[in-house]
Amino acid sequence: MGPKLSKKKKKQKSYRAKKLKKTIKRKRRSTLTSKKSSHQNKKNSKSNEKKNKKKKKRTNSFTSFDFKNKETNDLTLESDRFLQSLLSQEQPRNTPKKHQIKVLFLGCAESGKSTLIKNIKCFTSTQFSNEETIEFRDAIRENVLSNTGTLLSLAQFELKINFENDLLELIEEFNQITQSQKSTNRIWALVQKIWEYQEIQLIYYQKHKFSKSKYHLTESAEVFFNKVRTIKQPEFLPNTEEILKCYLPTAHIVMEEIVFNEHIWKSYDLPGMREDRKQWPSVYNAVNLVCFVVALSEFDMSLRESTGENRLRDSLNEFSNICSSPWFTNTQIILLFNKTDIFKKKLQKVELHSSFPEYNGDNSYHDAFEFIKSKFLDESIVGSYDRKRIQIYLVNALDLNSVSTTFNHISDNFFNSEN
Ligand SMILES: Nc1nc2c(ncn2[C@@H]2O[C@H](COP(=O)(O)OP(=O)(O)OP(=O)(O)O)[C@@H](O)[C@H]2O)c(=O)[nH]1
Ligand SMILES: [Mg+2]
Repeated sequence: MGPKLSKKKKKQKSYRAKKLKKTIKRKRRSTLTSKKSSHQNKKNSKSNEKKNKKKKKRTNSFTSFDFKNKETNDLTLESDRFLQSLLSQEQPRNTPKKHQIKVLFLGCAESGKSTLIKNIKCFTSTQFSNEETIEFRDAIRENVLSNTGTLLSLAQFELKINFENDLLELIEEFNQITQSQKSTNRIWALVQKIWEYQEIQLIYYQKHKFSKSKYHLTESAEVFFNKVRTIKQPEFLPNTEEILKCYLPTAHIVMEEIVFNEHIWKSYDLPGMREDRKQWPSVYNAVNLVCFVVALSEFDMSLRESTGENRLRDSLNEFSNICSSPWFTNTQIILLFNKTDIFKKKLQKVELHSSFPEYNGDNSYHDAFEFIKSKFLDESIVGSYDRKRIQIYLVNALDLNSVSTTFNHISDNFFNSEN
């Protein structure tokens, strides 16, 4: 009898554990849906706010639930009780309103807005969902294929290189690959072989000479070219570093609630491509913090969406619009000068003077940065926002320390000034 009873108990235990796992999966799915659906209603900001308020209840409890779940890998019956108590908690009702802030991440395309948010999620222990990780994996693969195409176009149409026969054959085959063949082993073999040619790598290392052209590689292209063998594997899933380095353009407004220093940051990641910036005003209502992100390293680059137009000048123009917007008269504006790592390296090869003739400094990091900073602060005067109120930070969005130090400062300053 004894052994039979314990078997039954075991069965009951595993049944309850399975049920819990199912509940968690269901909750996660509904969190994602609520995240996505909130983005779709971008046109009507008021109704958007209302809907988000309703969803906040669910989303908040799941955020904290996921966080705890990280530490409870095994769904034992003890954790069953613990999880039940977590699920029954009505957190949002107890959360004082002052603990929630609305933060906008604004800036031109590829300035680093999404990367900063990804990194904030990392140091606040907010996990990437499976769906997100798969999206990033696909983006990495897409980055590699589009960078290969760009590199070849650059070689053929800008540099007009006549490749030798064997490389030429590979290039021709790559160029003829259709959309449906993009996930085949053959394409990855081609990419790998093409990248291994010294001529191709030489072009890559001179990419800064073509910043003004229409051929743009993504940052960290080299990292992924060197990992093609791993990336092409069906079971490949990117790690945090790879997730931070990939470029997945933001097409629609993405709102996420991140629990940071016991406060809830409703973070809005806004799309930076010119035609998508019309979406921005739909979330301008009741903003606490505007984080305007500038990629310092793009001082010599032209826009993807408009060759010949300088990215930094475009950014200055957009910053001026933000500073003159009546929506932000009483909002704290933060200027985040990002991509300091690339900026430092680029200054050793490219003169700031060649893109900004009014600059007469010595191309040192300090001089170049002070020049760019003053240009942005001058825009705030044009826009009538008090320049003394603008907080300035230098940051490298790929670096956990840099991002966590910066955002801890921003958070401390904000909440200290509130008290
Ligand atoms: N080396 C380096 N790369 C960075 C840094 N910040 C961002 N990147 C890379 O730049 C690329 C673009 O970054 P995103 O964060 O996606 O840019 P975004 O501003 O969200 O761009 P949109 O969504 O198009 O508006 C990604 O490949 C990032 O890995 C940085 O500080 N240093
Ligand atoms: Mg983005």
